[in-house]
Amino acid sequence: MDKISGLLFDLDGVIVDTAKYHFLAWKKLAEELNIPFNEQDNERLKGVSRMASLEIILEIGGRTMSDEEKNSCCDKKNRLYVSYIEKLKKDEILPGVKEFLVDARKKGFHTALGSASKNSKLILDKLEINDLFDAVVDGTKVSKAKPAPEVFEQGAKELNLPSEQCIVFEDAAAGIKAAHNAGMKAVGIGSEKILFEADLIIQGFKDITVSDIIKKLYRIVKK
Ligand code: B16
Ligand code: MG
Repeated sequence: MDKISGLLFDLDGVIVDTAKYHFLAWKKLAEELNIPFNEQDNERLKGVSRMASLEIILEIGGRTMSDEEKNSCCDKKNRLYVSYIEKLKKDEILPGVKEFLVDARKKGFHTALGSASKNSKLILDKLEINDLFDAVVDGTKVSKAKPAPEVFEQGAKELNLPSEQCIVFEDAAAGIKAAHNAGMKAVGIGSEKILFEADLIIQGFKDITVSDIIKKLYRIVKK
């Protein structure tokens, strides 16, 4: 086993549940477009970029749009989404995440964010956890969306670590694929049904330490 030194965290669904705010904003836009859109459809948008999310909604509605119209819809959705995020409370951080980050950093692990979101800085500000990351790589820095490995490769680069020394924490199937495409182990947060390609699945960060995770991962890898 390579010495694991870097921990790369997805944002939405791993650190905070912003999916509900994305849903509310997309739902409003879909209603304006007369496209049916429910929480199950919303699952398909997790980890996917803003434009790709709109394209999925258009596909559901069997609709097409010019690039100009698409950009204007994305802007509209984002304005609404940001209005929700502006009200985000720091206690909306998912259970155990802050303690996990603090403990891991105390133990000498380096931490980075690897998110598709272009709003990640605002979210980290609202949660008051900016200083718990050595690097922040998000949709403003990378152009290729997950499952492309770019966001995690860039994260490892900014931590000055080789891929093999990094672990990714992800809640979306596309993110697990992105981690593997970057040559990293992937820990899935959530359902085995969706994240079956992950090297390990956990339900969250409550009462679990990075050492527990590395031990479990290592055992699984050795099988
Ligand atoms: P924004 P992650 C992703 O974040 C979300 O899961 C996804 O639903 C969203 O469309 C995407 O960010 C882009 O977000 O519109 O804020 O740029 O899971 O990669 O942290
Ligand atoms: Mg996510």
